[in-house]
Amino acid sequence: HSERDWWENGNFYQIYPRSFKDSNGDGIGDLNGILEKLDYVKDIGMDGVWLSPIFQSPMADFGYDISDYTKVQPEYGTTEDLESLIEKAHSLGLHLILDFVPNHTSDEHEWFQRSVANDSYYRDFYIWHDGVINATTGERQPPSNWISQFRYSAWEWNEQRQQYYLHQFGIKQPDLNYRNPNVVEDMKNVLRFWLARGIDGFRIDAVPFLFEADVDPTTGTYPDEPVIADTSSCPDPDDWCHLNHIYTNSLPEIFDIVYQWREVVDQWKLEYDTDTKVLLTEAYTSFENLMRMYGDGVHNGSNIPFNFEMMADLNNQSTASDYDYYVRHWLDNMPEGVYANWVLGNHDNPRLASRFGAQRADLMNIFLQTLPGIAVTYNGEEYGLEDGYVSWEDSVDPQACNADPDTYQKYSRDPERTPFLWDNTKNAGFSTANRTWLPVGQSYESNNVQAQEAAENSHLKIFKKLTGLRKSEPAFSDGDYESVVGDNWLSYRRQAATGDAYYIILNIGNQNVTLNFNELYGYVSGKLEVVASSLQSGLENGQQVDSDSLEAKAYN
Ligand code: TEU
Ligand code: CA
Repeated sequence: HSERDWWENGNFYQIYPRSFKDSNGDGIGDLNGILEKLDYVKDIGMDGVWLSPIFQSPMADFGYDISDYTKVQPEYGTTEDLESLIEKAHSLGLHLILDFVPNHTSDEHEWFQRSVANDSYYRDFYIWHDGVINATTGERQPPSNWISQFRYSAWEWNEQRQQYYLHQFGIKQPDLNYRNPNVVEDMKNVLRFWLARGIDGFRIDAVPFLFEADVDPTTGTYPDEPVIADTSSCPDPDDWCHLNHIYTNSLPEIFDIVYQWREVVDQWKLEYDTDTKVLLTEAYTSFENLMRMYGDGVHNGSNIPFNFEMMADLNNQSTASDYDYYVRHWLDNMPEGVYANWVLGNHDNPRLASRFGAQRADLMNIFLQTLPGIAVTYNGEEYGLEDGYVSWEDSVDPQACNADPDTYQKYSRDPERTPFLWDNTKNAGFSTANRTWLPVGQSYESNNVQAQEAAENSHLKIFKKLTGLRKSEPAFSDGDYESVVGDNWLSYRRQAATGDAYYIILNIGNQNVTLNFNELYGYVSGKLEVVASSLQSGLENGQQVDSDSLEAKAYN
Protein backbone atom coordinates (compact mmCIF):
# COMPACT_ATOMS: atom_id res chain seq x y z
CA HIS A 1 0.00 0.00 0.00
CA SER A 2 2.63 2.52 1.05
CA GLU A 3 4.69 1.73 -2.03
CA ARG A 4 2.02 2.99 -4.35
CA ASP A 5 2.98 5.84 -6.63
CA TRP A 6 0.88 8.98 -6.19
CA TRP A 7 -1.46 8.37 -9.11
CA GLU A 8 -2.00 4.63 -8.89
CA ASN A 9 -5.06 4.68 -6.71
CA GLY A 10 -5.51 8.37 -7.31
CA ASN A 11 -8.47 10.66 -7.38
CA PHE A 12 -8.35 12.93 -10.43
CA TYR A 13 -10.41 16.05 -10.85
CA GLN A 14 -11.12 17.69 -14.19
CA ILE A 15 -11.40 21.46 -13.98
CA TYR A 16 -13.03 23.29 -16.87
CA PRO A 17 -11.16 26.56 -16.25
CA ARG A 18 -13.62 28.84 -18.04
CA SER A 19 -16.41 27.88 -15.64
CA PHE A 20 -14.69 27.18 -12.33
CA LYS A 21 -13.92 30.55 -10.72
CA ASP A 22 -13.51 34.02 -12.17
CA SER A 23 -11.03 36.10 -10.14
CA ASN A 24 -11.15 39.40 -12.08
CA GLY A 25 -14.83 39.91 -12.85
CA ASP A 26 -14.80 39.50 -16.64
CA GLY A 27 -17.29 36.63 -16.57
CA ILE A 28 -14.68 34.04 -17.52
CA GLY A 29 -13.01 31.63 -15.12
CA ASP A 30 -9.23 31.90 -14.83
CA LEU A 31 -6.04 30.55 -13.29
CA ASN A 32 -6.11 32.83 -10.26
CA GLY A 33 -9.66 31.68 -9.67
CA ILE A 34 -8.46 28.10 -9.63
CA LEU A 35 -5.64 29.13 -7.29
CA GLU A 36 -8.21 30.58 -4.86
CA LYS A 37 -10.10 27.29 -4.90
CA LEU A 38 -7.25 24.80 -4.69
CA ASP A 39 -7.84 24.32 -0.98
CA TYR A 40 -11.34 23.17 -1.88
CA VAL A 41 -9.93 20.70 -4.42
CA LYS A 42 -7.57 19.37 -1.78
CA ASP A 43 -10.35 19.28 0.79
CA ILE A 44 -12.59 17.09 -1.36
CA GLY A 45 -9.80 14.51 -1.49
CA MET A 46 -8.17 14.93 -4.88
CA ASP A 47 -4.62 13.86 -5.80
CA GLY A 48 -4.40 15.10 -9.36
CA VAL A 49 -6.04 17.96 -11.20
CA TRP A 50 -6.28 18.23 -14.98
CA LEU A 51 -7.12 21.51 -16.54
CA SER A 52 -8.92 21.70 -19.85
CA PRO A 53 -6.76 23.80 -22.22
CA ILE A 54 -5.50 27.14 -20.96
CA PHE A 55 -3.24 28.04 -23.88
CA GLN A 56 -3.45 30.93 -26.30
CA SER A 57 -6.50 30.40 -28.45
CA PRO A 58 -9.09 32.26 -30.51
CA MET A 59 -11.59 30.10 -28.55
CA ALA A 60 -13.43 28.69 -31.56
CA ASP A 61 -13.58 25.44 -29.54
CA PHE A 62 -12.89 27.01 -26.14
CA GLY A 63 -9.22 26.27 -26.01
CA TYR A 64 -9.18 23.04 -28.03
CA ASP A 65 -8.00 25.28 -30.87
CA ILE A 66 -4.55 26.44 -29.83
CA SER A 67 -2.65 29.23 -31.54
CA ASP A 68 0.46 28.98 -29.34
CA TYR A 69 1.23 25.91 -27.24
CA THR A 70 3.75 27.78 -25.12
CA LYS A 71 1.63 30.76 -24.06
CA VAL A 72 -1.21 31.05 -21.58
CA GLN A 73 -4.45 32.53 -22.92
CA PRO A 74 -4.48 36.13 -21.57
CA GLU A 75 -8.08 35.92 -20.28
CA TYR A 76 -6.93 32.96 -18.14
CA GLY A 77 -3.76 34.62 -16.87
CA THR A 78 -0.03 34.54 -17.49
CA THR A 79 2.74 31.94 -17.44
CA GLU A 80 3.66 33.34 -14.00
CA ASP A 81 0.11 32.68 -12.80
CA LEU A 82 0.42 29.11 -14.02
CA GLU A 83 3.74 28.77 -12.23
CA SER A 84 2.13 30.03 -9.02
CA LEU A 85 -0.67 27.54 -9.50
CA ILE A 86 1.80 24.68 -9.93
CA GLU A 87 3.66 25.82 -6.82
CA LYS A 88 0.49 26.08 -4.72
CA ALA A 89 -0.73 22.71 -5.99
CA HIS A 90 2.55 21.08 -5.05
CA SER A 91 2.56 22.71 -1.63
CA LEU A 92 -0.85 21.07 -1.03
CA GLY A 93 0.36 17.70 -2.32
CA LEU A 94 -1.70 18.04 -5.50
CA HIS A 95 -0.36 17.17 -8.94
CA LEU A 96 -1.24 19.39 -11.88
CA ILE A 97 -1.88 18.05 -15.37
CA LEU A 98 -2.29 20.03 -18.57
CA ASP A 99 -4.39 19.28 -21.61
CA PHE A 100 -2.23 18.47 -24.62
CA VAL A 101 -4.09 18.94 -27.90
CA PRO A 102 -1.85 17.35 -30.53
CA ASN A 103 -4.26 16.47 -33.34
CA HIS A 104 -4.83 19.99 -34.56
CA THR A 105 -3.83 23.59 -34.01
CA SER A 106 -5.89 26.71 -34.52
CA ASP A 107 -5.88 28.09 -38.06
CA GLU A 108 -4.47 31.19 -36.34
CA HIS A 109 -1.36 29.29 -35.22
CA GLU A 110 1.79 30.61 -36.88
CA TRP A 111 2.56 27.10 -38.14
CA PHE A 112 -0.68 27.02 -40.10
CA GLN A 113 -0.22 30.49 -41.50
CA ARG A 114 3.26 29.60 -42.68
CA SER A 115 1.89 26.40 -44.12
CA VAL A 116 -0.74 28.38 -46.02
CA ALA A 117 2.09 30.57 -47.30
CA ASN A 118 3.99 27.47 -48.44
CA ASP A 119 7.04 28.14 -46.22
CA SER A 120 9.24 25.14 -46.87
CA TYR A 121 9.56 23.87 -43.27
CA TYR A 122 5.82 24.20 -42.66
CA ARG A 123 4.52 23.20 -46.10
CA ASP A 124 3.62 19.65 -45.01
CA PHE A 125 2.80 20.41 -41.37
CA TYR A 126 -0.88 19.95 -42.19
CA ILE A 127 -2.83 17.75 -44.58
CA TRP A 128 -3.28 19.47 -47.92
CA HIS A 129 -4.81 18.25 -51.16
CA ASP A 130 -5.86 19.78 -54.48
CA GLY A 131 -9.29 18.19 -54.40
CA VAL A 132 -10.83 16.23 -57.22
CA ILE A 133 -12.83 17.17 -60.29
CA ASN A 134 -16.37 15.86 -60.33
CA ALA A 135 -16.77 13.73 -63.48
CA THR A 136 -20.30 14.91 -64.24
CA THR A 137 -20.28 18.56 -63.22
CA GLY A 138 -16.63 19.24 -63.96
CA GLU A 139 -16.44 21.15 -60.72
CA ARG A 140 -13.80 20.96 -58.02
CA GLN A 141 -14.87 19.07 -54.91
CA PRO A 142 -13.24 17.91 -51.67
CA PRO A 143 -10.71 15.04 -51.96
CA SER A 144 -12.97 12.56 -50.13
CA ASN A 145 -16.33 12.20 -48.39
CA TRP A 146 -14.81 12.56 -44.93
CA ILE A 147 -17.05 14.27 -42.34
CA SER A 148 -15.85 16.37 -39.42
CA GLN A 149 -16.81 15.63 -35.81
CA PHE A 150 -18.61 18.97 -35.82
CA ARG A 151 -20.60 17.99 -38.97
CA TYR A 152 -20.15 18.67 -42.71
CA SER A 153 -17.09 18.04 -44.85
CA ALA A 154 -13.78 17.57 -43.06
CA TRP A 155 -12.10 19.44 -45.93
CA GLU A 156 -11.97 23.20 -46.25
CA TRP A 157 -10.80 25.11 -49.30
CA ASN A 158 -8.03 27.63 -48.73
CA GLU A 159 -7.99 30.41 -51.30
CA GLN A 160 -4.45 31.51 -50.71
CA ARG A 161 -2.84 28.12 -51.03
CA GLN A 162 -5.43 26.94 -53.56
CA GLN A 163 -5.79 23.61 -51.78
CA TYR A 164 -8.08 21.88 -49.32
CA TYR A 165 -6.90 21.20 -45.76
CA LEU A 166 -8.20 18.51 -43.47
CA HIS A 167 -9.98 19.31 -40.20
CA GLN A 168 -11.42 16.38 -38.25
CA PHE A 169 -13.02 18.91 -35.86
CA GLY A 170 -13.97 22.52 -36.61
CA ILE A 171 -12.96 24.52 -39.69
CA LYS A 172 -10.68 26.56 -37.43
CA GLN A 173 -8.91 23.37 -36.24
CA PRO A 174 -6.67 22.10 -39.07
CA ASP A 175 -5.22 18.62 -38.48
CA LEU A 176 -1.47 18.32 -38.05
CA ASN A 177 0.36 15.84 -40.26
CA TYR A 178 1.97 13.18 -38.06
CA ARG A 179 3.62 11.60 -41.09
CA ASN A 180 5.96 14.61 -40.98
CA PRO A 181 8.84 13.94 -38.52
CA ASN A 182 9.19 17.67 -37.83
CA VAL A 183 5.62 17.77 -36.53
CA VAL A 184 6.38 14.80 -34.26
CA GLU A 185 9.51 16.45 -32.90
CA ASP A 186 8.03 19.93 -32.47
CA MET A 187 5.09 18.50 -30.56
CA LYS A 188 7.48 16.59 -28.27
CA ASN A 189 9.12 19.92 -27.57
CA VAL A 190 5.75 21.25 -26.43
CA LEU A 191 5.67 18.51 -23.80
CA ARG A 192 9.23 19.34 -22.75
CA PHE A 193 8.41 23.04 -22.55
CA TRP A 194 5.78 22.43 -19.86
CA LEU A 195 7.70 19.64 -18.13
CA ALA A 196 10.43 22.22 -17.59
CA ARG A 197 7.86 24.32 -15.73
CA GLY A 198 7.08 21.52 -13.33
CA ILE A 199 3.89 20.11 -14.76
CA ASP A 200 3.04 16.57 -13.59
CA GLY A 201 1.60 15.11 -16.75
CA PHE A 202 -0.75 15.52 -19.67
CA ARG A 203 -4.24 14.60 -20.70
CA ILE A 204 -3.89 13.87 -24.40
CA ASP A 205 -6.79 15.01 -26.53
CA ALA A 206 -8.50 13.16 -29.38
CA VAL A 207 -5.91 10.39 -29.82
CA PRO A 208 -7.88 8.33 -32.41
CA PHE A 209 -7.75 11.25 -34.84
CA LEU A 210 -3.95 11.56 -35.00
CA PHE A 211 -3.61 9.65 -38.26
CA GLU A 212 -5.67 9.29 -41.41
CA ALA A 213 -5.14 7.03 -44.39
CA ASP A 214 -2.53 8.47 -46.72
CA VAL A 215 -3.20 9.18 -50.40
CA ASP A 216 -3.14 6.20 -52.72
CA PRO A 217 0.30 6.52 -54.40
CA THR A 218 -1.01 5.50 -57.82
CA THR A 219 -4.20 7.59 -57.99
CA GLY A 220 -3.16 10.37 -55.63
CA THR A 221 -6.57 10.28 -53.98
CA TYR A 222 -7.93 9.49 -50.53
CA PRO A 223 -10.32 6.58 -49.98
CA ASP A 224 -13.98 7.41 -49.23
CA GLU A 225 -15.38 6.20 -45.92
CA PRO A 226 -18.20 3.66 -46.22
CA VAL A 227 -21.67 4.73 -45.12
CA ILE A 228 -22.91 2.87 -42.03
CA ALA A 229 -24.93 -0.26 -42.76
CA ASP A 230 -28.10 0.87 -41.03
CA THR A 231 -28.52 4.59 -41.57
CA SER A 232 -31.67 4.78 -39.44
CA SER A 233 -29.45 5.29 -36.37
CA CYS A 234 -27.85 8.33 -38.01
CA PRO A 235 -29.79 9.41 -41.11
CA ASP A 236 -28.27 12.85 -41.64
CA PRO A 237 -25.41 12.53 -44.17
CA ASP A 238 -23.80 15.66 -42.69
CA ASP A 239 -23.42 13.95 -39.31
CA TRP A 240 -20.17 12.27 -38.37
CA CYS A 241 -22.00 9.14 -37.25
CA HIS A 242 -23.30 8.59 -40.79
CA LEU A 243 -19.96 7.10 -41.84
CA ASN A 244 -17.79 4.23 -40.69
CA HIS A 245 -14.48 5.88 -39.91
CA ILE A 246 -12.11 3.19 -41.05
CA TYR A 247 -9.70 5.61 -42.76
CA THR A 248 -9.77 8.49 -40.31
CA ASN A 249 -10.14 7.00 -36.83
CA SER A 250 -8.08 4.70 -34.60
CA LEU A 251 -5.52 3.81 -37.24
CA PRO A 252 -2.74 1.50 -35.93
CA GLU A 253 -0.19 4.35 -36.23
CA ILE A 254 -1.74 6.16 -33.25
CA PHE A 255 -0.23 3.76 -30.70
CA ASP A 256 3.38 4.32 -31.57
CA ILE A 257 3.00 8.05 -31.14
CA VAL A 258 1.49 7.57 -27.67
CA TYR A 259 4.43 5.27 -26.80
CA GLN A 260 6.82 7.96 -28.02
CA TRP A 261 5.19 10.53 -25.73
CA ARG A 262 5.56 8.07 -22.86
CA GLU A 263 9.27 7.91 -23.66
CA VAL A 264 9.54 11.68 -23.56
CA VAL A 265 7.98 11.96 -20.10
CA ASP A 266 9.83 8.91 -18.74
CA GLN A 267 13.15 10.31 -19.90
CA TRP A 268 12.31 13.55 -18.21
CA LYS A 269 11.58 11.76 -14.95
CA LEU A 270 14.89 9.89 -15.18
CA GLU A 271 16.95 12.90 -16.13
CA TYR A 272 15.54 15.21 -13.46
CA ASP A 273 14.54 12.62 -10.86
CA THR A 274 10.96 13.81 -10.64
CA ASP A 275 7.72 12.09 -9.67
CA THR A 276 6.08 9.97 -12.33
CA LYS A 277 4.70 12.13 -15.14
CA VAL A 278 1.26 10.79 -15.84
CA LEU A 279 -0.33 10.47 -19.27
CA LEU A 280 -4.11 10.29 -19.55
CA THR A 281 -5.41 9.54 -23.02
CA GLU A 282 -8.78 10.51 -24.40
CA ALA A 283 -10.00 8.00 -26.96
CA TYR A 284 -13.51 6.93 -27.82
CA THR A 285 -12.41 3.70 -29.47
CA SER A 286 -12.68 -0.07 -29.16
CA PHE A 287 -11.86 -1.85 -25.93
CA GLU A 288 -8.94 -3.63 -27.63
CA ASN A 289 -7.52 -0.28 -28.67
CA LEU A 290 -7.85 1.05 -25.12
CA MET A 291 -5.86 -1.89 -23.78
CA ARG A 292 -3.22 -1.29 -26.42
CA MET A 293 -3.03 2.34 -25.28
CA TYR A 294 -1.53 1.07 -21.99
CA GLY A 295 1.37 -0.44 -23.91
CA ASP A 296 2.18 -3.35 -26.21
CA GLY A 297 4.41 -5.46 -23.97
CA VAL A 298 7.54 -3.83 -25.38
CA HIS A 299 6.63 -0.16 -25.05
CA ASN A 300 4.78 1.56 -22.26
CA GLY A 301 1.98 3.94 -23.15
CA SER A 302 -0.77 5.73 -21.32
CA ASN A 303 -1.08 5.41 -17.53
CA ILE A 304 -4.75 6.20 -17.74
CA PRO A 305 -6.51 5.36 -20.99
CA PHE A 306 -9.82 6.95 -20.06
CA ASN A 307 -12.46 4.32 -19.45
CA PHE A 308 -15.65 5.83 -20.85
CA GLU A 309 -17.63 2.60 -20.93
CA MET A 310 -19.82 3.42 -17.95
CA MET A 311 -20.27 7.03 -18.99
CA ALA A 312 -21.35 5.97 -22.45
CA ASP A 313 -23.45 2.93 -21.63
CA LEU A 314 -24.95 3.13 -18.15
CA ASN A 315 -28.29 4.89 -17.72
CA ASN A 316 -31.41 4.58 -15.61
CA GLN A 317 -32.51 1.53 -17.59
CA SER A 318 -29.29 -0.36 -16.83
CA THR A 319 -29.52 -3.51 -14.76
CA ALA A 320 -27.36 -4.51 -11.82
CA SER A 321 -25.52 -6.93 -14.07
CA ASP A 322 -24.71 -4.06 -16.45
CA TYR A 323 -23.04 -2.23 -13.58
CA ASP A 324 -21.12 -5.35 -12.61
CA TYR A 325 -20.25 -6.10 -16.23
CA TYR A 326 -18.45 -2.81 -16.78
CA VAL A 327 -16.37 -3.27 -13.65
CA ARG A 328 -15.32 -6.80 -14.54
CA HIS A 329 -14.86 -6.09 -18.21
CA TRP A 330 -12.02 -3.72 -17.46
CA LEU A 331 -10.56 -5.46 -14.40
CA ASP A 332 -10.51 -8.89 -16.00
CA ASN A 333 -9.06 -7.82 -19.33
CA MET A 334 -6.48 -5.18 -18.55
CA PRO A 335 -2.82 -6.17 -18.92
CA GLU A 336 -0.59 -7.07 -15.95
CA GLY A 337 0.83 -4.26 -13.89
CA VAL A 338 -1.53 -1.46 -14.92
CA TYR A 339 -4.35 0.26 -13.07
CA ALA A 340 -8.01 0.47 -13.92
CA ASN A 341 -9.71 3.85 -14.19
CA TRP A 342 -13.32 4.96 -14.12
CA VAL A 343 -14.85 8.07 -15.64
CA LEU A 344 -18.47 9.13 -15.24
CA GLY A 345 -18.43 12.59 -16.76
CA ASN A 346 -16.54 15.27 -18.63
CA HIS A 347 -17.06 18.55 -20.51
CA ASP A 348 -18.33 16.74 -23.62
CA ASN A 349 -21.20 14.82 -22.03
CA PRO A 350 -24.29 15.65 -19.98
CA ARG A 351 -23.51 15.79 -16.28
CA LEU A 352 -23.97 12.77 -14.06
CA ALA A 353 -26.81 14.31 -12.07
CA SER A 354 -28.67 15.13 -15.28
CA ARG A 355 -28.18 11.71 -16.79
CA PHE A 356 -29.22 9.76 -13.71
CA GLY A 357 -31.26 12.32 -11.76
CA ALA A 358 -29.81 14.38 -8.90
CA GLN A 359 -31.07 11.87 -6.35
CA ARG A 360 -28.73 9.26 -7.83
CA ALA A 361 -25.63 11.42 -7.67
CA ASP A 362 -24.58 9.76 -4.42
CA LEU A 363 -25.14 6.25 -5.72
CA MET A 364 -22.95 6.94 -8.73
CA ASN A 365 -20.25 8.60 -6.64
CA ILE A 366 -20.28 5.70 -4.18
CA PHE A 367 -19.78 3.41 -7.16
CA LEU A 368 -16.96 5.48 -8.65
CA GLN A 369 -15.09 5.94 -5.38
CA THR A 370 -15.25 2.34 -4.18
CA LEU A 371 -13.90 0.59 -7.28
CA PRO A 372 -10.28 -0.58 -7.54
CA GLY A 373 -8.03 1.84 -9.41
CA ILE A 374 -8.26 5.47 -10.42
CA ALA A 375 -11.37 7.65 -10.15
CA VAL A 376 -11.88 10.67 -12.41
CA THR A 377 -14.43 13.32 -11.43
CA TYR A 378 -15.63 16.18 -13.63
CA ASN A 379 -15.85 19.39 -11.60
CA GLY A 380 -19.28 19.77 -10.00
CA GLU A 381 -20.16 16.11 -9.98
CA GLU A 382 -18.94 15.84 -6.39
CA TYR A 383 -21.99 17.85 -5.27
CA GLY A 384 -24.54 16.75 -7.85
CA LEU A 385 -24.29 19.77 -10.15
CA GLU A 386 -26.78 19.48 -13.00
CA ASP A 387 -26.59 20.66 -16.60
CA GLY A 388 -27.65 24.25 -17.08
CA TYR A 389 -30.21 25.40 -19.59
CA VAL A 390 -28.59 27.35 -22.42
CA SER A 391 -30.89 29.02 -24.96
CA TRP A 392 -30.08 29.10 -28.68
CA GLU A 393 -29.19 32.80 -28.35
CA ASP A 394 -26.73 32.06 -25.55
CA SER A 395 -25.17 29.02 -27.24
CA VAL A 396 -21.45 29.21 -27.98
CA ASP A 397 -20.31 25.61 -28.48
CA PRO A 398 -19.32 25.18 -32.15
CA GLN A 399 -21.19 21.88 -32.18
CA ALA A 400 -24.36 23.74 -31.19
CA CYS A 401 -23.78 26.68 -33.50
CA ASN A 402 -23.30 24.35 -36.48
CA ALA A 403 -26.89 23.19 -35.91
CA ASP A 404 -30.09 25.29 -35.86
CA PRO A 405 -32.56 26.53 -33.20
CA ASP A 406 -34.62 23.34 -33.44
CA THR A 407 -31.85 20.80 -33.20
CA TYR A 408 -28.97 22.47 -31.35
CA GLN A 409 -29.74 20.80 -28.01
CA LYS A 410 -28.93 17.42 -29.47
CA TYR A 411 -25.39 18.61 -30.24
CA SER A 412 -24.65 21.27 -27.65
CA ARG A 413 -22.03 20.73 -24.96
CA ASP A 414 -22.77 24.10 -23.35
CA PRO A 415 -25.17 22.72 -20.70
CA GLU A 416 -22.40 20.67 -19.02
CA ARG A 417 -20.05 23.65 -19.16
CA THR A 418 -22.16 26.18 -17.25
CA PRO A 419 -20.53 27.84 -14.23
CA PHE A 420 -19.76 26.21 -10.90
CA LEU A 421 -22.08 27.05 -7.99
CA TRP A 422 -19.97 28.20 -5.07
CA ASP A 423 -22.42 30.10 -2.86
CA ASN A 424 -25.66 32.07 -2.87
CA THR A 425 -24.22 35.44 -3.93
CA LYS A 426 -24.41 36.93 -7.45
CA ASN A 427 -23.72 34.37 -10.20
CA ALA A 428 -23.41 31.70 -7.50
CA GLY A 429 -20.09 33.24 -6.46
CA PHE A 430 -18.55 32.24 -9.77
CA SER A 431 -18.08 35.79 -11.01
CA THR A 432 -19.01 39.37 -10.17
CA ALA A 433 -19.59 40.20 -13.86
CA ASN A 434 -22.99 41.27 -15.13
CA ARG A 435 -22.79 38.69 -17.86
CA THR A 436 -20.95 35.40 -17.56
CA TRP A 437 -19.64 33.59 -20.67
CA LEU A 438 -22.36 30.97 -20.26
CA PRO A 439 -25.38 31.59 -18.04
CA VAL A 440 -25.37 30.25 -14.50
CA GLY A 441 -27.48 27.27 -15.34
CA GLN A 442 -29.61 26.38 -12.36
CA SER A 443 -31.03 27.88 -9.20
CA TYR A 444 -28.24 28.18 -6.70
CA GLU A 445 -29.82 30.11 -3.83
CA SER A 446 -30.20 27.04 -1.65
CA ASN A 447 -28.02 24.52 -3.46
CA ASN A 448 -24.36 25.37 -3.80
CA VAL A 449 -21.02 24.27 -2.39
CA GLN A 450 -21.26 26.51 0.65
CA ALA A 451 -24.77 25.32 1.51
CA GLN A 452 -23.78 21.69 1.08
CA GLU A 453 -20.78 22.23 3.33
CA ALA A 454 -23.01 23.77 5.99
CA ALA A 455 -25.72 21.13 5.77
CA GLU A 456 -25.77 18.22 8.16
CA ASN A 457 -25.61 15.87 5.21
CA SER A 458 -25.24 16.54 1.50
CA HIS A 459 -23.89 15.12 -1.76
CA LEU A 460 -20.64 16.93 -1.07
CA LYS A 461 -20.29 15.55 2.45
CA ILE A 462 -20.89 12.03 1.21
CA PHE A 463 -18.33 12.53 -1.51
CA LYS A 464 -15.73 13.74 0.99
CA LYS A 465 -16.45 10.81 3.25
CA LEU A 466 -15.83 8.47 0.33
CA THR A 467 -12.58 10.06 -0.81
CA GLY A 468 -11.37 10.02 2.79
CA LEU A 469 -12.03 6.30 3.17
CA ARG A 470 -10.41 5.65 -0.16
CA LYS A 471 -7.24 7.27 1.10
CA SER A 472 -7.10 5.76 4.54
CA GLU A 473 -8.36 2.23 3.95
CA PRO A 474 -6.18 -0.47 2.38
CA ALA A 475 -9.41 -2.32 1.51
CA PHE A 476 -10.04 0.37 -1.09
CA SER A 477 -6.50 0.79 -2.40
CA ASP A 478 -5.54 -2.88 -2.43
CA GLY A 479 -8.63 -5.00 -1.93
CA ASP A 480 -10.16 -7.07 -4.67
CA TYR A 481 -13.68 -6.75 -6.04
CA GLU A 482 -16.07 -9.55 -5.15
CA SER A 483 -19.60 -8.94 -6.31
CA VAL A 484 -23.10 -10.35 -6.01
CA VAL A 485 -25.68 -9.29 -8.57
CA GLY A 486 -29.30 -9.08 -7.51
CA ASP A 487 -32.47 -8.22 -9.39
CA ASN A 488 -32.23 -4.51 -8.87
CA TRP A 489 -29.17 -4.21 -6.76
CA LEU A 490 -25.45 -4.76 -6.93
CA SER A 491 -23.41 -5.55 -3.87
CA TYR A 492 -19.66 -5.97 -3.62
CA ARG A 493 -16.98 -6.43 -1.06
CA ARG A 494 -13.60 -4.75 -0.94
CA GLN A 495 -11.36 -6.59 1.49
CA ALA A 496 -7.82 -5.82 2.59
CA ALA A 497 -5.16 -8.48 3.29
CA THR A 498 -5.70 -7.74 6.99
CA GLY A 499 -9.28 -8.96 6.62
CA ASP A 500 -10.80 -5.49 7.03
CA ALA A 501 -13.71 -5.37 4.66
CA TYR A 502 -16.18 -2.88 3.26
CA TYR A 503 -19.50 -3.95 1.79
CA ILE A 504 -21.20 -1.81 -0.80
CA ILE A 505 -24.84 -1.93 -1.85
CA LEU A 506 -26.16 -0.07 -4.83
CA ASN A 507 -29.93 -0.24 -4.96
CA ILE A 508 -30.63 0.82 -8.50
CA GLY A 509 -34.28 -0.23 -8.53
CA ASN A 510 -37.44 1.46 -7.33
CA GLN A 511 -38.10 -0.91 -4.45
CA ASN A 512 -36.50 -1.22 -1.06
CA VAL A 513 -34.28 -4.25 -0.73
CA THR A 514 -33.23 -6.18 2.36
CA LEU A 515 -29.98 -8.08 2.14
CA ASN A 516 -28.44 -10.74 4.31
CA PHE A 517 -24.68 -10.32 4.13
CA ASN A 518 -24.08 -13.62 5.87
CA GLU A 519 -25.75 -15.34 2.96
CA LEU A 520 -24.09 -13.24 0.31
CA TYR A 521 -20.53 -13.42 1.56
CA GLY A 522 -20.48 -16.16 4.20
CA TYR A 523 -20.64 -15.19 7.85
CA VAL A 524 -19.36 -11.64 8.23
CA SER A 525 -20.10 -10.43 11.76
CA GLY A 526 -23.18 -9.72 13.77
CA LYS A 527 -23.11 -5.99 13.28
CA LEU A 528 -21.83 -3.75 10.56
CA GLU A 529 -21.21 -0.03 10.76
CA VAL A 530 -22.58 2.29 8.11
CA VAL A 531 -19.72 4.50 6.92
CA ALA A 532 -20.95 6.31 3.81
CA SER A 533 -24.63 6.25 3.04
CA SER A 534 -26.42 8.12 0.30
CA LEU A 535 -28.94 10.83 1.12
CA GLN A 536 -31.83 8.56 0.15
CA SER A 537 -30.66 5.33 1.72
CA GLY A 538 -32.48 5.77 5.00
CA LEU A 539 -29.23 4.92 6.77
CA GLU A 540 -27.03 7.14 8.87
CA ASN A 541 -23.29 7.11 9.08
CA GLY A 542 -22.09 5.59 12.33
CA GLN A 543 -25.28 3.55 12.67
CA GLN A 544 -24.87 -0.14 13.57
CA VAL A 545 -26.89 -2.50 11.41
CA ASP A 546 -27.53 -6.23 11.56
CA SER A 547 -25.49 -8.04 8.95
CA ASP A 548 -28.35 -10.47 8.29
CA SER A 549 -31.00 -7.90 7.45
CA LEU A 550 -29.83 -4.66 6.03
CA GLU A 551 -32.42 -2.55 4.29
CA ALA A 552 -31.42 -0.22 1.48
CA LYS A 553 -34.16 2.16 0.39
CA ALA A 554 -35.14 2.71 -3.21
CA TYR A 555 -34.07 5.86 -5.01
CA ASN A 556 -37.41 6.89 -6.37
O1 TEU B 1 -12.98 15.46 -27.88
C1 TEU B 1 -12.65 14.46 -28.79
C2 TEU B 1 -13.77 13.63 -29.18
O2 TEU B 1 -13.55 12.47 -29.50
C3 TEU B 1 -15.09 14.26 -29.47
O3 TEU B 1 -15.67 13.41 -30.40
C4 TEU B 1 -16.07 14.32 -28.44
O4 TEU B 1 -16.58 13.04 -28.31
C5 TEU B 1 -17.16 15.25 -28.88
O5 TEU B 1 -16.90 16.48 -28.28
C6 TEU B 1 -18.52 14.81 -28.50
O6 TEU B 1 -19.47 15.75 -28.80
C7 TEU B 1 -11.92 16.31 -27.55
C8 TEU B 1 -12.36 17.35 -26.52
O7 TEU B 1 -12.70 16.70 -25.33
C9 TEU B 1 -13.46 18.17 -27.10
O8 TEU B 1 -13.94 19.10 -26.16
C10 TEU B 1 -12.90 18.90 -28.30
O9 TEU B 1 -13.92 19.62 -28.93
C11 TEU B 1 -12.26 17.94 -29.29
O10 TEU B 1 -11.39 16.99 -28.67
C12 TEU B 1 -11.41 18.68 -30.28
O11 TEU B 1 -10.22 19.09 -29.70
CA1 CA C 1 -5.50 13.89 -37.50
